[in-house]
Amino acid sequence: MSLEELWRRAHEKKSRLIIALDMIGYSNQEFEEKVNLLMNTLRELVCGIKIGLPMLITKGPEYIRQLIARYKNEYYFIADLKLADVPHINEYVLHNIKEMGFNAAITHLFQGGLRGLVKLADEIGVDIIGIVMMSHEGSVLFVKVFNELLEYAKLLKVDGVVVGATKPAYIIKAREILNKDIAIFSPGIIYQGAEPGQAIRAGADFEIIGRAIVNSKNPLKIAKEVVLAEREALYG
Ligand code: 3DU
Repeated sequence: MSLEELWRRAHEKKSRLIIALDMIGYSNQEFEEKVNLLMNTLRELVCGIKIGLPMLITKGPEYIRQLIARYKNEYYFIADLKLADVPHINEYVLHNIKEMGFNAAITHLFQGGLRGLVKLADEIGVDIIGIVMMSHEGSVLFVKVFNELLEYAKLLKVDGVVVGATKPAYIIKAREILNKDIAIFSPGIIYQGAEPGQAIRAGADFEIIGRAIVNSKNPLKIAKEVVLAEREALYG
């Protein structure tokens, strides 16, 4: 699928910003009000929305299905369930991800046995993004297998990889090793320490931001600052 839809939105909006819609610590009513506010306010600046276990576990698949149906013409939707299981479980979950309306799914790569998942994703029209380097301080085991994960990502022909924005040296390495048709997604910005635009400058294609925007009193202001920093990194 090659992230066609995401690139289209990125070019339309001149933005490489993806929001991690992790709604943690909200009451039921606040949750829905805040989600609607974010989705409506950020539509001109944000090209994608990443939804993960926090929302799935709090609101369930039906809420997510309806949210995606309402906004599917404005955003690209990524399911971040970090698949890491045996093939038949991953593939069952992927069918459900598609059924909820998502455009893409994030999977771990270290478990191996992913050819079937990538083939299925291609058949049903879901982009696959594999994790090669996480952003948090404790992610030391990734250092040992980073090169192998990159090679596996290439072999599988995934559509994108995740490399933490807090580790620009690994973004540079990933950009060197991967063909340009595999996009690099970088989380870990502001809250985890990376500066907006820094990952793009190192060679990433998309920046993922959660708390710094989702929990902000003025999400639009922060999103504007991030997108301006990204444009500066891209076009000078
Ligand atoms: O730190 P933030 O609040 O901006 O959230 C980062 C998001 O990116 C969050 O949804 C997390 O699940 C995801 N993520 C990482 O932070 C680091 C990774 O290596 C992979 C995903």
